Amino acid sequence: MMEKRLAMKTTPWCSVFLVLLLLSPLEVHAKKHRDIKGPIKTVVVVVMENRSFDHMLGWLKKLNPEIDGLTGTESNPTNTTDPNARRVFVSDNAEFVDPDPGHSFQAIREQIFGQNDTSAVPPPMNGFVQQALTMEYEKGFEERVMSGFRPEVVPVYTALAMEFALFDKWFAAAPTSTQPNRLYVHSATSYGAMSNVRADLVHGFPQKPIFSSLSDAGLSWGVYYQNIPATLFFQDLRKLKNVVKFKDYSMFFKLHAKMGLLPNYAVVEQRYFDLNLFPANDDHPSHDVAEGQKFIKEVYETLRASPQWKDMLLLITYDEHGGFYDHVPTPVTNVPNPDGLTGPSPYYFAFDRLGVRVPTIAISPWINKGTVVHEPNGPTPDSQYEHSSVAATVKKIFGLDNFLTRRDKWAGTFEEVFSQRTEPRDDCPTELPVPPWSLRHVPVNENRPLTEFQQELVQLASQLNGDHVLEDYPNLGKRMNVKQANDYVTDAVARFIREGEKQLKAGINESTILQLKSVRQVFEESPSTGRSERFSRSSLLHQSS
Ligand SMILES: *[C@@H]1O[C@H](CO)[C@@H](O)[C@H](O)[C@H]1NC(C)=O
Ligand SMILES: *[C@@H]1O[C@H](CO)[C@@H](O)[C@H](O)[C@H]1NC(C)=O
Ligand SMILES: *[C@@H]1O[C@H](CO)[C@@H](O)[C@H](O)[C@H]1NC(C)=O
Ligand SMILES: *[C@H]1O[C@H](CO)[C@@H](O)[C@H](O)[C@H]1NC(C)=O
Repeated sequence: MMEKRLAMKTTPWCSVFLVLLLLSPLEVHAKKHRDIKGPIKTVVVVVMENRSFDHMLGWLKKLNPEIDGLTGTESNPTNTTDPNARRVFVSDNAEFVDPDPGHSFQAIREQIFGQNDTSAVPPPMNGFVQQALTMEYEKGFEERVMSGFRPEVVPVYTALAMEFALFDKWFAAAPTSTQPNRLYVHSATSYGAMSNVRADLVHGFPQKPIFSSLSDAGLSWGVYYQNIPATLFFQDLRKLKNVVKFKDYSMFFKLHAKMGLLPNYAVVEQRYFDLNLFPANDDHPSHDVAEGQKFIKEVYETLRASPQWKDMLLLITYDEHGGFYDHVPTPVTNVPNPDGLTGPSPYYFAFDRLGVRVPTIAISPWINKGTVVHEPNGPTPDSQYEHSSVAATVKKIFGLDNFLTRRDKWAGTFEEVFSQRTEPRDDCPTELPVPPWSLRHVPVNENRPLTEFQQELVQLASQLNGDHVLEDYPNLGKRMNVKQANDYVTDAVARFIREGEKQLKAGINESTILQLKSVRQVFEESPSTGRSERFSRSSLLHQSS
């Protein structure tokens, strides 16, 4: 009797569940598509690393004079206070740049203003050469920061810029390094961070990211990552329900695109570590820009072939200018501080001016061929396109309820770019040109020490796997080479995501922020000694899966 009642009760629920399970992705998508008014239902965002607009795309002006690019007359003096100083002119011979130009807050201040005094409006953009000379790298480094790529050396961008919309007034959100700018892309603030080093942020950055606004509105999102997703810097994304939205790029990106299962907002992250078999493709110096070109080509062609292409916007931007010259003055007037937070001593930066101009391309079949986007029309007279424009535009096209900060409320939006047509184009290329096989003159060196951003990624990994409790945190990355760091972060992310899936299945509150216990700490606490750390580590990893 009892058994029968139970069986009767459970059968309908089981079948409802089964039906939901089978239908859910498509059903959910169909519903959302009806709710979204404009033509764009899927936004894919790629953030590349450390190159200015003029360095990557300035010479495109030769192909389209409407683009605010380089003419060849632009130059910077070797000494901004000496009128007779030698001048270094822009060139078109950029290929492989190593080492990395200066991009700390002080370095960028000198590049933009030529000096420490930041009162000039507009800033003269004349200190790039002088700053490069202070870095005391090899001879001629000052010429490298003034160099740009010929359009044929970056054929993938050249094709995309000529075919879709190129922004020639899009700026980094803050005149500082990678991580703060990456945070701005998805949350319109860096929560006061001015540099890549915030070792104290063990639990991640607490501000609300756009991902959370999308979830509130019942929209879907996901992150396709390669070695480690930098988006895990956000605390909110470490919640169990969000951890499962991180997908391995090689396994899932093409599959989801092909099956029409890409979420409404998808972030595609690149490889940040340069390995022999898997070279980095984020364009960060010294990484090979040819690899970045191959990556963008693959992403575009994958999306172009997707059944979702006709509803799609792909946005490619760069976190910051990486120390390379750009001639367009950085906006310095009436830029709002996002959230009242200022940077740490000694500068106490108020986040009241933008960074240097960076390349940004918007790609969609709803965009007319050969569009060049200059300044935005509002929402205020001083509004600009900057990284917060991503969140601002996403809010607009998906009808989200709230702004994230004062910055995305101020930033220009670009929905007009895909509101000019009554139907999508059917002439978008299915294939892009093949980039040069390689632009580098030296082999990959897996034994290199880590860049600042890579060290930060190791810190992030150690927050995920619990190693932040160890004494050598936050200096773990200082002793690792690129190969070791890649292994370390890959391992940490795999364990983190596996554990997240497990806890969610076990019914733990989905809003719990996932925190793992360090394997090394577990081993130190355990009395069973005599085994090598390596062995205990992998066996524990095995146990936890
Ligand atoms: C730059 O020029 C100024 C004025 O001529 C001079 O005082 C200063 O020493 C120069 N700086 C360098 C680094 O040569
Ligand atoms: C600019 O400030 C830096 C410290 O941030 C200092 O080392 C440098 O001497 C200053 N330069 C000038 C020209 O005052
Ligand atoms: C899960 O955790 C959140 C945040 O701590 C809390 O608000 C919520 O009530 C919890 N849900 C359940 C079902 O316990
Ligand atoms: C990208 O490059 C460096 C090196 O990782 C990183 O520290 C920085 O934050 C980013 N920006 C620049 C200009 O390098």
